[in-house]
Amino acid sequence: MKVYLNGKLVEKEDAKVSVFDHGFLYGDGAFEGIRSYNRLVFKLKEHLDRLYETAHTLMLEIPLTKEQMAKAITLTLKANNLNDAYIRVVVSRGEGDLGLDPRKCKKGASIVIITDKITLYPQELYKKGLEIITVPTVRNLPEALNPQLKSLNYLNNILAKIEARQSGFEEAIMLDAQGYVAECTGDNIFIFRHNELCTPMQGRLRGITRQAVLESAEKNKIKTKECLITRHEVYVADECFLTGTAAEIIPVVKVDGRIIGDGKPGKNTLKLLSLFKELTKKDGLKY
Ligand code: PXG
Repeated sequence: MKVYLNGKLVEKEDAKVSVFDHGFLYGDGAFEGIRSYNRLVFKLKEHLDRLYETAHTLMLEIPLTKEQMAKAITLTLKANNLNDAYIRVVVSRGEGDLGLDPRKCKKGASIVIITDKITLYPQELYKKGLEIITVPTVRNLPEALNPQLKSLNYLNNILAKIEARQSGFEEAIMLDAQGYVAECTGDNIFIFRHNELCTPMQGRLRGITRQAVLESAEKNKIKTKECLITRHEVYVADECFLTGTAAEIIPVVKVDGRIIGDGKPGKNTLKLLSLFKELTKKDGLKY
């Protein structure tokens, strides 16, 4: 497997960065998780826009234009001859010293692009639906570390993931500091209720799959709303599902022990899933 590292394609074994890289020392950097389907990179522009927006707020200069970054991604995909892939783009602050001042990282940002086969939830879970729980770890406050930033500091989500796994669940709902549903550890959440598709308006990452689902729902005459959602509203929803680059759209059938709807993946959820699959076949950059 070839990995893109600072302008070169190197073997996986040789893809190494310094232990003085601030990405390693402090989680100082940004990343994106992208997918390609049948040699089309899905929503690449949106992913690059989000990556460069995170970098802008972190005052992290990416030494490639978006066009050059897109080329680096397709180059790596071609080098690994992958038709369907998971793409991880990492931009770290680069090599510095032991102080956290980013100005000490004089060499500039390190860029890593890893492309690999995708690992998904088992296929049967898409048919049966997922059972999830709410965990005690609250999603980062926007005033502290804004969930809109896809930074290398993912400990907030990792702590929630640990809590979910400790209780025997794969995924967990994280609440915001006011107690409203924010999102899951690596996915956005949707509910369908009173003939309306709702998703949290605050405290979450503005997911690219989330946006694609909102747009395709609107196009197909399903009403959508971004609003505040309580746990009660999730429990009494007709349908619930999660969205994310890795998971795509996965139905949720039980939350905190409460059965959602009739306990089976909902018909709107399945409709949106099939619309999403269609979208991945035509929307993307060819390589
Ligand atoms: N919320 C959070 C906190 C995320 O990290 C999403 C929502 C969904 O966003 P997108 O843009 O993907 O629809 C994410 C995305 C992984 C992995 O390796 C995680 C994500 C994406 C891809 C892979 O666990 N998170």
